[in-house]
Amino acid sequence: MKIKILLVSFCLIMVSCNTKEKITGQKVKDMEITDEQQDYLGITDKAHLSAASKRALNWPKEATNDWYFEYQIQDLKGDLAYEEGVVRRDPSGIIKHDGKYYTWYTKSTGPTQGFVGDIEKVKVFPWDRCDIWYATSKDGITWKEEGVAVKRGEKGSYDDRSVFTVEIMENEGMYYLCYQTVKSPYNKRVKNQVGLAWSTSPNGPWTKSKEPILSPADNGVWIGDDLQDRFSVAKKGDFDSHKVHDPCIIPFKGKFYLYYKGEQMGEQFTFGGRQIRHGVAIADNPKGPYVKSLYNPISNSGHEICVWKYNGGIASLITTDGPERNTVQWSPDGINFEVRGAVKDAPHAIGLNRTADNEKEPTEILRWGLTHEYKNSDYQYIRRFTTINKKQHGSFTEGAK
Ligand code: AAL
Repeated sequence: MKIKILLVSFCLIMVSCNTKEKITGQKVKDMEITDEQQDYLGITDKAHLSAASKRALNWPKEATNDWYFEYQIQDLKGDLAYEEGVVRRDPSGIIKHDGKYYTWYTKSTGPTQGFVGDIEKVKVFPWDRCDIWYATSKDGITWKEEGVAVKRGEKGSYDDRSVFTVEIMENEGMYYLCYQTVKSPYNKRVKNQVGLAWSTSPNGPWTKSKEPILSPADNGVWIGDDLQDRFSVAKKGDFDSHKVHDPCIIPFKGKFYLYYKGEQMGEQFTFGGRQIRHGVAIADNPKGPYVKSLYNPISNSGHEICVWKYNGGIASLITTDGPERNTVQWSPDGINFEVRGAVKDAPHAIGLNRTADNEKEPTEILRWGLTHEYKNSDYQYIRRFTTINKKQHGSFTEGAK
C-alpha cells in the first residue's frame, strides 16, 4: 500500500514538474543555489528567494549582454524617398535575389478621411484602400519601385477593401507573402484577417489563397449594432477576437510558425497601455492549415511582429505597447519568451534583413533594416535604420575605479 502511494505521488510530482516546465519555459527544476552563486548575486538568504533573485539565477553569468543595441534612422533614396500624397508603410523583411535586395510594403494614395459619411466612399485609415507593392535595391539605400505584387480582391471577396502589412517568407524555392486583409465595409467592428500569396519568383506572378489563412477568434459578443462602436461588448473573447494583424511566418522545428498581433473586441487599457498581445499559429505546410497555439497569447506587450531565429529558438523585439515594450526576448520553443535585454525605444514596423547571418550575434539581423515613420497622420514613408551592438550600459564612468 505504502509503495503504491509513493509511486502515485512520484508520478504526480513528475507530471506537475513537466507541465510547469512546459508552461513557464523556465528552469523550474529547483532553486537550490550554491554558496558561490549566493555570493556572486549577493543574495541574503538562500531560503528566501525573491522573484528578482529567481530571475537572476537564470541569467547567463557574463559581464556583457549581447542583446543590447542602439539605433539610428536615415532617409532612403530613389522611389522610396518621401513622396507627397503617397502612403508607403509597414515594409516586409528584406531578401536577396539575383544580386538585388527586395522588400514589399503597403501603398495607397490620398489623405485619410476617417470614419465619416459614406464608409463605402471614404478612406478610413492610411492603410485602407491599399495594395501590396514591391521595390528592389542594390545597396539597401536607393530603391526602385517595381510595381504591384498583390492587389485587393474582387468585390465580395474577403480582401476586397484592403491588403496591407505584408511579410515575405522564402522556403524551398517558393516565395510566400502573408498580409492583412479587410472586406468592405470598413467599419470599426470589421474583423481583420490574414491572407497568403505564393510564387516561384519574387517578381511574381502571385497566386492568392481563396480563403484567409488566419481569422480572429469567434468568441466575443458585441453589445448593440452600432458598427462604429468597438468598445461595447458583453464578452471580450480571446486576445485576438477582433483582429489578427502583422503576420510573419518563420520555418521552425520542421513546421511553420505564423506569429501575429491580436486585437481583442472591447479593447481596454491594461498594465498602463493598449491591450495588444502576440500569438502564434502553427502549420505543417506553408499554406496551412494554421492552428492557433493553446498557449496564446505568447506576449502581453508589443505591436508589429519582429521575430527571427537565433540559437535554436526564436527572438522577438517587443515595441510600442504594454509593460514589456522596448525589450528583446528569446524563447527556446517559439512560445515561452523571456526578456534578454532592454532597448532605448525601438524602431516601429521593422522589416528585418533576412539575409543576415543570424547566428553571428543575437541581434545581428538588426544591424540594418527598414522601418516606417509618420510624416503626418495622412502620410507615412519607409526609412532605413542601422544599429550598433552595445554590450554594456550603465551609470558607470569610463575609467572609474
Ligand atoms: C500597424 C500594424 C497594422 C495595423 C496598422 C497597419 O502598426 O499593426 O498594419 O493594421 O498599424
